[in-house]
Amino acid sequence: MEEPLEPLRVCVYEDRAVAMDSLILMAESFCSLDRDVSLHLTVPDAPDSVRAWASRWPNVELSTERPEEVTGWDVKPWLLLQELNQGRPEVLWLDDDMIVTRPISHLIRHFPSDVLIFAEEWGRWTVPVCHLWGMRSARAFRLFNNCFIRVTQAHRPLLDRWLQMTHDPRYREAQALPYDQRPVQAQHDGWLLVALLESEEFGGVPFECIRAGRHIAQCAGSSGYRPYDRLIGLFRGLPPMIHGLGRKPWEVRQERNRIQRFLLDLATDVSPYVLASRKIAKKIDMPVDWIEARTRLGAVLRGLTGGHPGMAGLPLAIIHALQLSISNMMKSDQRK
Ligand SMILES: [Mn+2]
Repeated sequence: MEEPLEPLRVCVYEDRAVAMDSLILMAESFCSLDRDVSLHLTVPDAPDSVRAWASRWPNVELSTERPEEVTGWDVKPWLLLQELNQGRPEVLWLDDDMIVTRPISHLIRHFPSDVLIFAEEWGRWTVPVCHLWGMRSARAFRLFNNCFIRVTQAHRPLLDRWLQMTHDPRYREAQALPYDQRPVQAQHDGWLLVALLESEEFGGVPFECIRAGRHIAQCAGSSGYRPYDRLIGLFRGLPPMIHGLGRKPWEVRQERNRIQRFLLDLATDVSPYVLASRKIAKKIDMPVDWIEARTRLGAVLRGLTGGHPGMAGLPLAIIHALQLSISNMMKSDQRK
């Protein structure tokens, strides 16, 4: 008889009070679709809402201790290693600023069982960084998005080195600076992993990517989830994950300029991530203020498309994509 597969272990971390609603919405979307998973939430100082939600799911484990000597996004290698230390063959890290629309355990099974898997970025940037950490480069490595990382026991040395690099004084000093003043190789934890995978030491580690557009909507700006993918999605269905990267809908707006503020509010109203979150919140009757429409036009676009996460923002995505390609054409003309 075949042994039943172990449920996929997934770890998620959150320590910001403002992000607790998004954590619950992510976890709800994930668990309600996928019974073949074991979800480990690490939420230091978890509020009652998170505790109550977690207690309803037998396959959800909630840890409330603060991890040692790591904070914010640097917890990834630490948490992944904790799970592997318990003997699990594989573990998946997921960001909590996303909504899941299809079982992730099925998606993972399309990939070889032993490779590193992560998500494609919304843009294509290959920036050599490992020499900036004093390592020799073995291959070019394109920046990926850290919202989805599947590792196995074979990746322990890589995770150990990644964790070690998050303690490097050069990285720590950069993290203390405002985001736009950090050197690229230390801008965020993802660049450390890119540096390692580019280096001679880990340049032979095989990897696969889940595809932007097909497997994950990377909602950066209005056209990160491209018009083409949105239209294909009408037939294929929404991508299994909708990631609200970049500016968060729960952040306080600081724009003074009225037009700029209107455009950002409109983009938030029709953001695929916000609309997908809204569907989950409605389903479980959860009051969340940042899912409500802020502009009349946003409310109209939502109404016309039945709040479809891909369609409500299609007009904006087309305008944004055109703007981008015109400015790219102008830049390449200037270079000629
Ligand atoms: Mn994210």
